[in-house]
Amino acid sequence: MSNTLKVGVIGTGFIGPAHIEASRRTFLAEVVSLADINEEVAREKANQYAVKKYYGDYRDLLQDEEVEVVHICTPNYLHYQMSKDALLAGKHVVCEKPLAMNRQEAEELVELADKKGLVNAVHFNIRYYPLVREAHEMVKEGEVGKVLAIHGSYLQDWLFYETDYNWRLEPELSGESRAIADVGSHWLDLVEYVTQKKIAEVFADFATFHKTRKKPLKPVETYAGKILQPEDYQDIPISTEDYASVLLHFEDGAHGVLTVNQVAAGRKNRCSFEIDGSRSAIFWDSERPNELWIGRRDRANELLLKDPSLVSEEARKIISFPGGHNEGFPDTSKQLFREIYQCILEGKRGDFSFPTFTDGLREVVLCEAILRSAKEGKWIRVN
Ligand code: SOE
Repeated sequence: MSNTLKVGVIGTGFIGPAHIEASRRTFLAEVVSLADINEEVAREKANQYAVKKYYGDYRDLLQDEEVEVVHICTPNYLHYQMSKDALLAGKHVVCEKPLAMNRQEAEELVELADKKGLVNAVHFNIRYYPLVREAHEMVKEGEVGKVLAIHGSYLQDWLFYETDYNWRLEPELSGESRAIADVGSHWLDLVEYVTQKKIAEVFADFATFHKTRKKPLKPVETYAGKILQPEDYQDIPISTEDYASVLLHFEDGAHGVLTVNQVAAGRKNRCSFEIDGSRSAIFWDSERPNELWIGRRDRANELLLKDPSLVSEEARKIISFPGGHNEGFPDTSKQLFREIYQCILEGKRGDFSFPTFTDGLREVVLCEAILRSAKEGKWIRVN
């Protein structure tokens, strides 16, 4: 196999171009084609992002023999079918979260990927902030002690106004859960990854603050709504949650609580967690990703700054620049894709720790348990 992989990207909204850029920055891949449901858009975007081939039908991209890895960056309801078709076409797959709209579909994808022996990954990129990996290592090495409690939130304000609109508000396209499936899933993945503990049961409280929203008469890309004028809207009833708080019980008895809110003024995209252990505590916030707070009872607290010379070997693997040269959101995808591509290029299976379809299935299962708890108003076991 050659030293660089040939990549095809399906979907050109907010996250598709982020995949294209990050893929190129791995120096391990060439983005050779893209697809969008609208051929004219595909042509424009291919031109804008200097991608040599474009398709108006993703199935044509899957027929493209040059393509070895497919990135699926479309609205949620398409993830299952596209992942399935890509695997059946013999391509390695990197899919956006959520992997599927329900557990059954996600299970089928895990099985199919396994049967085909193809590399499969879900874009849980937040794991790839270097200090998140450092937090994982600190827990693993016992520096935090026994994990007692985990708390945090994922807050955004891009859906703050009733005039903020996006396909994610429509359950047919996005799924029955919104805030939990969209951003809560990142936090849950992160916390299980960092603590190396599984959530055993959940108790959820949901709220929809905007019961109706004003839908613009033309489609709007994620985050692009802010530049639209509040005119020419249509009233749409909203059934998915703007907000959720979830109590968590972990398998070994640790306790946790998560709040997600997509209507939190001033919080642009803030994912944070704090882990209280029997030896120390750690706190991390995605809006200040190059700082890790370490809390102590008997001596001064510490603030660890991202610097390859100050972190563990494992965290160093996903740092590209020296201390003081901040790495951020686009770098997380780059580091994730680098590990995925290395896994493909080196023909290794199982030696890498990136989030796979099994992790994608895990988030779908957690999300379903949380939805059920919100509906039934009681603790639900995750199994
Ligand atoms: C939209 O809420 C969104 O783009 C998520 O889908 C992403 O996963 C997260 O990175 C930021 O917000």
